Formats: sequence, C-alpha cells, structure tokens
Amino acid sequence: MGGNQNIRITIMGGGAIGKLAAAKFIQAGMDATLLVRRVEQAQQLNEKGLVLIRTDGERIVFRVKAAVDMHANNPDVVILTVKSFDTEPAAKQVASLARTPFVLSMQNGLGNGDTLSRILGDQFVLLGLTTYGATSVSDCEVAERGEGELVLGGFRKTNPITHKLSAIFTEAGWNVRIGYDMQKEVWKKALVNIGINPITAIYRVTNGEIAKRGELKEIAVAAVKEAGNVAVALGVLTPQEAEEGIERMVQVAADTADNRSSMLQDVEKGRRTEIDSLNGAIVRLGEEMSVDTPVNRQIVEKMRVFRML
Ligand code: KPL
Repeated sequence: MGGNQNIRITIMGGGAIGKLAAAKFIQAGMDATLLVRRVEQAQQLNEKGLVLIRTDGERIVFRVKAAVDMHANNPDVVILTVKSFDTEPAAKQVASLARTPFVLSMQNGLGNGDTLSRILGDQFVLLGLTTYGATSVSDCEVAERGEGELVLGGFRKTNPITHKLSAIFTEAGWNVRIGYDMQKEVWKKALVNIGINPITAIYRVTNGEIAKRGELKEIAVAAVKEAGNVAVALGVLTPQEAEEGIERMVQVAADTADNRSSMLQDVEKGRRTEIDSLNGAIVRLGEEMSVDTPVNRQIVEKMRVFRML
C-alpha cells in the first residue's frame, strides 16, 4: 500500500469509466465512494457489489460504497465522469459542499474545464484525459476493454495536487503521464473521440472496425482532419500535432478494438450523446474561425436523424 488510503475520493457518475475507476481504487484499498444518480443503482451496488470483468473474462466482485448524495461523504477529491452535458449541474452540486474539494474531470468533449472553473475556481480544477476502454455491462458490472493512458494536469496551470493525484492513480494501477499543457491534451483526446465515437455509433460497430474498414476509416479521418484545422486556427495545436491526431485516433481504435465507444453505448441505451461537445463543437468553432467543417456537419446531422429513428 502506498499511503493514499486516507484520502476520501468520490467518483461522480456510475457509467463505464466511473465504475472502472471505482473498481481500481477499491482494489488498491482506497476510500472511494461511487456517486450515482438513481437510488436503485446505488442500492444494487451496495447489496451485490461492483463487478469488474477483466479482458480475459475473469470476474472480480468488489464491495463498494455507493450513494446518491455527495454531502454524506465530505470528499477530498471528486472525480467527475458524468457526461459533458451534465458538467454544470455536477459542478453546482460540488459547489454546495461546505469545503470545496479538488475536482478532476475525466470526461470527453470540449469545454468541461471552462464550465468547472467558472463555477468552482481555477485552483480546484484538474483535467484527466483517458484512452482506457471500458464497457458498462449493467448497473453493477463494467468490462475492461483495453489498456490506455491517463494524462493528468491542472486546468490552467500546474496544480499543486497534480503529483499527489498522479501518485494515487498510479497506485491504483493506471498508466499516468503528467500533462503540462492541458488545453492541448483536451484537444488531442477530443480528436480521438471526434473520429471514433460518432462513426461507431452511426454504424453500430466496435472501435476496431474504424482501423480495419476503409470506408469507415475514411470518414473518421476526414472528421479529425477538419477538427485539427479548427484547433490550428485557434492556436491550440500546431499543424504537425493536428496531423499526428489522425494517426493517434486510428491507433486508439486499434488498441481498444473490442470496445464499444461511449457514444455507441449511449445510442444503444437510447440515451443522450455527447455529440454537441465533440463534432458539434467543431462545427460551431469552425464557423467562428471561418474553417469549413462539412464532414462534421454531416455527422452531427446524421446523429440527429439517427436519434429520431
Ligand atoms: O474515449 C473513448 C470513448 O469511447 O468515449 C475511447 C477512447 C474511444 C474508447 O472507446
């Protein structure tokens, strides 16, 4: 044990990444509470435990503390894994605590850090970008679907607790890298999701098909190319970094080949998707910067039609 057992961690969000994080922290003997929205999910988790299904099929059951009210716990650190459209209400909930904890956003999409720092203040906000694959099998079960990386850093500048958090995650078994320019990192991760997520959702395929099937790869690459152009116009990425983003998207698709992307999982469950904070944001920012984004526009439109079906 590495001495991080006395830090109270609350993971907000009972989806795939939230459950994966909870399982890893509990496995490392840490004090982690999983905060979920529905009372029945909390009850089931408390009664049956949290099941982690390893890539080789092994099932490990963890005793988990699940709750619906974060006030019960007085956390030192909140790990935010809720959908990007729920960032604002989550931040307001955190702001209502007597003592503001550090908040690490482990979410997809563009703009989460801005929302959190507007409500909580820069100094409390950290970002964590992950390419781990995980599938939510049921309210109490999560399946690991491929190793990835977690890039951690302060929202605006190096946060004094970045290294502490990095040590906590490393102790819990994550591959951690500290990021010193998190705006860049947010965009690099967004490029991955902009390519993989909507294409896997529209065509109902696992991530690996993006790397394998020429016609799908072509659309994903075109979407990421446009997003890279927007990032370059905004001055967040260099042209070379934008180009590397395309290769990275294809690489992540291959590395998490068996995973169903979070957007595919949302579509399959009839839930709202994060398209607005990904491809939708590219269309909006492209308009502002006078960069053409026809492929992303088409993808957003397809998603809209798709959701009506
Ligand atoms: O972040 C992901 C997601 O599904 O949202 C990837 C890395 C693409 C893994 O599926």
